[in-house]
Amino acid sequence: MISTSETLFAHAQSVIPGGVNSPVRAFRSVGGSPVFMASAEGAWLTDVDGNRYLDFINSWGPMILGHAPAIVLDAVRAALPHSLSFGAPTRRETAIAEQIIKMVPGVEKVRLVNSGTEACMAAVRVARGFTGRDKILKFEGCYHGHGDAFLIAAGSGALTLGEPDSAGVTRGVAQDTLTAPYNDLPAVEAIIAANAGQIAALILEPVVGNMGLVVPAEGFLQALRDLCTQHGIVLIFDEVMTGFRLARGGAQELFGITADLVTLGKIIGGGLPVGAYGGRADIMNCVAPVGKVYQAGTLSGNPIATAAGLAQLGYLADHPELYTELERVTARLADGTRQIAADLGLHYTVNRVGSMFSVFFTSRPVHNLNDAKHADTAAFGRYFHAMLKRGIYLAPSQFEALFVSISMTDDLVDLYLTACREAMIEAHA
Ligand code: KE4
Repeated sequence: MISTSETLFAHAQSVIPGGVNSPVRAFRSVGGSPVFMASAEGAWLTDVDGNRYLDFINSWGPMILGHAPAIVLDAVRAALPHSLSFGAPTRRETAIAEQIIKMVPGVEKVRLVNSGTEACMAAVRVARGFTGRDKILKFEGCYHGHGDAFLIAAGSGALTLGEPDSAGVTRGVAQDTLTAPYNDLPAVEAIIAANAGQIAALILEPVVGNMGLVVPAEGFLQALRDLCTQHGIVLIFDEVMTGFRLARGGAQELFGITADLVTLGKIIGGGLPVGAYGGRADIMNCVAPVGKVYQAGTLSGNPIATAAGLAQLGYLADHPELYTELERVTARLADGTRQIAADLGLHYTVNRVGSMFSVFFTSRPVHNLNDAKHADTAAFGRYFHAMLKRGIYLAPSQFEALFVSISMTDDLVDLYLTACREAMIEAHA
């Protein structure tokens, strides 16, 4: 029997490349046809056929309060009657800027944009304008959005599709992007030495979500901080995923390390399109109209998006206890998954930080992209579908992280663990 999703997907492919508006959604690496969603509430998604799924994607991070939280929906409803956009400054943009400055260490000034990609593109441009240098250093497997400069050894969908170096990126752009393996400090030191005085910025995910979840080695982030200070390189933490998720102040708070610039997205918009970049005032004052680095956006600071974002950030700021609960519940999920795999003799690697975790289908420890690539993606694909048919909606890629919301209760964790055991067995039958 053809599902409604399959029918919709066939039609979508006739008018949208691959039938999706973001490649990872197409299920290309796990096979099969993507599920079309109709609605969601709390921890649950409902597809167009009325099937329900426990959501571990949560829109790739934004839905930390679960789907359709009253506090966010009420704020959007209150904003709706007053028009959807002005293209002029509003009080709420100042309010959300102040909220970000209050919550995120090291942010003295912040500019709103419409996506994480825009935030990362702008942050790198500002770093280049501030230093007068051309090159940037990124890490293999890290993803900073689809800006040309970042599609070199990129993670996320680029890695999932086997295209870490995208077509359409010119040699002229690529030559200014240097790459090192994540957690490889000697490689970073060698690259800096070989490009003395030429590197404007070092950008990284302080906890990586885009090659699956990879944790920074002890001392790695501090060493990068010291190297950037020593060489006048702008340290950019890409916290589009980790911001407001790993702690109210994100990875900077969790690890006690302050970057020069930080990029934000996802949670900051409560599910609506908001990105942001911010940090040291002396760097941010290079941004037009104050400085000479141009960056603009028709819908930047949109009144509805900022209403949603402000409501979500305000709730997180007022409820620090939710991070403790997210930690506890996600530890149950991750540790339970690791134990199930071990009981089956698979000993798969499960990496977790806070409310983000990944199950790598390899027993090898995963500290960088090369390690992650040892995963058995075919077995992962079978597991993905075995979980999907049991009503568990995972990221359709081995090279993505799972995101947990505060709607995940202990009885739902039990549901997940029961399905996980059955799906692990089925995937290896
Ligand atoms: P967006 O342009 O998708 O809002 O943000 C780009 C981005 C930047 N930095 C980090 C660390 C990110 O994780 C992302 C986007 N994350 C992916 C998930 N791996 C979004 C999902 C998708 O591409 O459909």
